[in-house]
Amino acid sequence: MAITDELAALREQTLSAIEEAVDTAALDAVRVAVIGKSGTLTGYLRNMGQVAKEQRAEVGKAVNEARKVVEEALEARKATLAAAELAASIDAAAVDITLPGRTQQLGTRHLINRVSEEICDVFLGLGYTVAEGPEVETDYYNFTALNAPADHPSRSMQDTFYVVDRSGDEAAVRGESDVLLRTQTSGVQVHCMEDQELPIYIVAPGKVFRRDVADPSHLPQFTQIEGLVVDKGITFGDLKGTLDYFCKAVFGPERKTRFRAHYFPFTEPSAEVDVSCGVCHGEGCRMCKGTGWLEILGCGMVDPNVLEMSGIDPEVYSGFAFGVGVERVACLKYNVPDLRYLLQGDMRFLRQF
Ligand code: 2NL
Repeated sequence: MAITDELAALREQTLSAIEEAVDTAALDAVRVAVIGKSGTLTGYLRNMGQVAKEQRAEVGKAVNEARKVVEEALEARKATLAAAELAASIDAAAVDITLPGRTQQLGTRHLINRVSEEICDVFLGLGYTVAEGPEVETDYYNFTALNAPADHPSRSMQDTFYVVDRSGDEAAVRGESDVLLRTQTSGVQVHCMEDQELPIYIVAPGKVFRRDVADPSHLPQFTQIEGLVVDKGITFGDLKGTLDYFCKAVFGPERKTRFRAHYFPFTEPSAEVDVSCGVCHGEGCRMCKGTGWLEILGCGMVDPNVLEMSGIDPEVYSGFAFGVGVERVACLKYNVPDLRYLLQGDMRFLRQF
């Protein structure tokens, strides 16, 4: 075959190889193979010496022409492929603005804190103020000032966490420590009776601690709100009216209350308050253990001894007090069957509120 025919064939082959190159890398391979240093077309130029003299001009022209055509075709194809590759990479990196955004998990206030605030708000609306105090108390403020006899079972090591100092205070170890984790928030109210001017209308919310094993209705640490009113002429009627109003405000106006006689060392007379069951409305069900009633708080008229110990004259002043467990209220309000759910931090549970 004549060299010019060979060149024409190589030229056509190369042009179709250029058209078929799928990306810039394949295209560059074609370039190297044809017009690179040891490319096929470059080979013809290099071997010009072996071409017959009279043919040289013609062959040289054909090679140069072929080279020019190939270079142009390479340029054109390269531009096409580069544009396609750029478009593909832009597509790949593109943000799909139709996708939903990534939502941030926002924290919310815990049910216990919300219910605690809701209860306090009911009393704030009645003109009470909120009082707070230390979680570590002395025996006097937790027990003695509340008329709890020295041998009262609640004082025992079985029921109360006593604080032992770091040296391993021998007295504390023997159960004679004077310092404890409060078992009720009453100490706050005793401080108020000692320090504040009368009358007193306060609620005292906070953590309290008891040596209980956690079960569906007991927690070793829970949130209590105690209320205390000391004024002239306060009667059991005031207590009943206030706590009935409180129950209806928290649980709903359709709920009924009942007061059952009870005993506390710090109040006389004392009562426990039940609210009608929100699940069966008094018919009797599992939630209320068939009674139609749910126990919700303890209360009573402040024992005259308690007033006197804090320097208030029981001949002039009388008062009522109550204590309510916030976790209990939260569970009764939302029909949660076990107090422990409140503390497990399971988002599937907590997100419902
Ligand atoms: C309960 C319910 C109660 C009180 C707490 C109280 C406080 C003062 C004086 C008199 Cl400063 N009482 N608090 C009264 C009745 C009930 O808590 O179930 N406690 C074991």
